[in-house]
Amino acid sequence: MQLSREDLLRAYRQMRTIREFEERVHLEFSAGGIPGFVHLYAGEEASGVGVCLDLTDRDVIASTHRGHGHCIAKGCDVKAMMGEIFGKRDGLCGGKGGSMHIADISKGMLGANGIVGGGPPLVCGAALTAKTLKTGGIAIAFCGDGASNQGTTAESMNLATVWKLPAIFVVEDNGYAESTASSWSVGGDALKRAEGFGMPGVRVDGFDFFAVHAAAREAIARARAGEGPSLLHVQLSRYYGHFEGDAMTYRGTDEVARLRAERDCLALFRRKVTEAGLLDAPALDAIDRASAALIEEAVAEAKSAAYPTEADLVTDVYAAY
Ligand SMILES: Cc1ncc(C[n+]2csc(CCOP(=O)(O)OP(=O)(O)O)c2C)c(N)n1
Ligand SMILES: [Mg+2]
Repeated sequence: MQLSREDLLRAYRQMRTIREFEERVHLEFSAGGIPGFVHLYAGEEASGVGVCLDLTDRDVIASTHRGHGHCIAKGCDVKAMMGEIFGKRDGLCGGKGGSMHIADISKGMLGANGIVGGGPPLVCGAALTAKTLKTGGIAIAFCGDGASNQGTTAESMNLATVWKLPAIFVVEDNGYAESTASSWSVGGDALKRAEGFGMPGVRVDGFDFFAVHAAAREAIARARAGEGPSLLHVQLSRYYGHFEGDAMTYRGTDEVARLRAERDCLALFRRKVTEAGLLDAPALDAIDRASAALIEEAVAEAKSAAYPTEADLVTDVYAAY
């Protein structure tokens, strides 16, 4: 199905914003300004944005430790996100979550997650809630190739089928779990696991926004129609190390340079939309400039913002209903 001009612009803006965000966090982390652990999503933008483009705030996603891209794709406030990553009081979670626990429930972003394979069970709960309360919402779990081998993921896929949940499992297979290549750690064909759990599964080129979006649209329609869960196995790659500081000695010396030159999802998007006459270069360039300016402002504001106070230590301890 054809996307509107607004949708195409939004998709490109989100992908470019994620890229700018991550490239800048990479620099700021090496400069020592960011506390905690950081895992970057650069290179994988087409997946998060392609999957989330058609969602609304009543739909929820559960992310991974590599969660900044999912947050932006789900509509979280970019400046508040930067503040959170810098650990500041004005941050999205009051500076208490940081990169790996960043969340915004009001946007349906259940959070990044330090537990590999932690998202799929959360999504079963969220999808069961949506189904029981008939909200019309759906729930999507992002997980990596490493997480796809976790028992929690297998149990959740089983439960989602048994309960016929409006859920989608998106395996972002970037070829590595930390430094272990998926060819060493994934038994059999991960896509065929979908069939074993009684749900449709589709393999998707994760460098191609349009391929991801088309596959997601079908799975979303299925979930909304009450037909149960689906699996998307998205093949993509990350541009940075597993975490910031990873020397990446396990990757070929030119692996990332070649990916950037030959498979970049933003470059591919630009080529496709300009060749098809859907968007022109000046409109895309304007988005590039606006995204760069937004991230510049976000960093400046995050740096000058205040840290949480001692009194903030004892707030947000209990949930209120
Ligand atoms: C339950 C659990 N086991 C192990 C870890 C340590 N760990 C953090 S990230 C990671 C690799 C995850 O790989 P993958 O799921 O492919 O995601 P990617 O980092 O490639 O996005 C591991 C083993 C953890 N955080 N939680
Ligand atoms: Mg991986």
